Amino acid sequence: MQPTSFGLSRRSFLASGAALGFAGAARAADTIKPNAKAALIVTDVQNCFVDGGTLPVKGGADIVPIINKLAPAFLNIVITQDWHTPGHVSFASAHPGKKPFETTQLPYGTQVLWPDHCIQGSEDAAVLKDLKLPKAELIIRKGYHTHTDSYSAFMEADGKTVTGLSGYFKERGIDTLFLTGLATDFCVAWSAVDARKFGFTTYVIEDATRAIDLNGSLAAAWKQMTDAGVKRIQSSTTLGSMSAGRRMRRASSSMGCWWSRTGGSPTSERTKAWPDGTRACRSRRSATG
Ligand code: VGL
Ligand code: ZN
Repeated sequence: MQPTSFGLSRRSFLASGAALGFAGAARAADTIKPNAKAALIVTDVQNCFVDGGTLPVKGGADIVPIINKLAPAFLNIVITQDWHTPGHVSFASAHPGKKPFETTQLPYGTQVLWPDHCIQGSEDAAVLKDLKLPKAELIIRKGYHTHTDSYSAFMEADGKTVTGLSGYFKERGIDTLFLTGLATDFCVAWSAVDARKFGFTTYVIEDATRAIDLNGSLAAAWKQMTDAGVKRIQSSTTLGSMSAGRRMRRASSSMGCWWSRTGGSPTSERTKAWPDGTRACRSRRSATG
């Protein structure tokens, strides 16, 4: 097995410069606030990928409380599920003489062979019941073609067959994606790199992911992601590491009052909050000095 056998290099990537800017997210000091054009993707947080499952990722269940805490900050949430047929081509058991974590050559390239996992309709393939994502709008399943794997939520491993997820986001005006889930170096990484390829501003929330790390795959995946313009952030960046009070004081010291920007009067507008809801000014005096 080679470290890069998961094959992120099979496609060319957009220049990283295109990832600059914060469309879909309002930037304030050291936080990024997701807006209506942003979506949270919760990747493969399934029983198969946690302790007791068929392909457990170390510490996989630890990300559940982090994702549960992130979710309320998002207007749009999409869940993905690895969803294989019995006898799927990515299973070592489908290749006589092969063992899990070895590789084989398939028409589309090198395939890592896995234990049988995430079989359609099984309890093993179910999303973790502790995830609290009542707002999730879409569950997208992948890896359901017997002869083709799909780590990516956007495109199968043949590099040709799309899942439709890019179209879903584009039709809904979503341009910025925040990825979480399992595993950092496989499904999260491939999805993140494809998200860039399809033109999305893409963040991976590192502490809301866990890795398989097979022969250096984690380091290789981060290199592929950063080269593709994926931004690596922590959940504190999205949730805000500052207290609400400190955030408000910082906003007050750096901006004029709502009415001073809009031409309204302090008396009639004194109870008015900022359009983003962060602040109301008590008097014109407090706004100017
Ligand atoms: C995954 C290996 C095999 C993943 C899925 O979700 O990262 N990894 N199938
Ligand atoms: Zn799989």
